[in-house]
Amino acid sequence: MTEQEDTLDAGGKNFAIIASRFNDFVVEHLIKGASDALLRMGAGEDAIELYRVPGAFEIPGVACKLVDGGGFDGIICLGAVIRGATPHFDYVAGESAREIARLAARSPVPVIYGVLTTDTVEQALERATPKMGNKGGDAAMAAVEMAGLYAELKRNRTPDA
Ligand code: INI
Repeated sequence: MTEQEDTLDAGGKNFAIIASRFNDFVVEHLIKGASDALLRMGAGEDAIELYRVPGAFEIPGVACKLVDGGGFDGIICLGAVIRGATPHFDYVAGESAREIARLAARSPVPVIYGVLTTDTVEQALERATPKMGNKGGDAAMAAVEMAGLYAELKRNRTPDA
């Protein structure tokens, strides 16, 4: 059995972060967690581009355009859908997750799902603040790991010239 080595090296790779403005008091923490983690793993400041969208529902559309445009080794989707008292939650959370998953499965570069879906504001903040663990940082680590794996898979499948 052979196993691919997993390294968390973001050096020389380009990443896009797509972040929703809705619930920005949560999402700003996710953006910070993700960008700090990318820098820690060796990404250059200029290698991280941030795209803002109104809400989680708009994330897949932009992710799709970035995948088609090329130039990124990984795309990190960040948002916070908080249930509150409206059935809107199920549509926004469900459609956003479904469309990001659909894109991720066909994209040549990893598309990472870092959208919080919680019942309360407190639960969202617990998952976004540095003290309690930051899901933005987790999403960045997943992006770097997957970017390395995709590059490895591409190398293994490209016949020697
Ligand atoms: N967008 C979010 O990112 N989080 C939410 O909690 C949310 N809620 O609850 O409504 C939300 N709605 C906006 C939605 O994402 C779209 O921006 C809007 O429907 C316009 O298409």
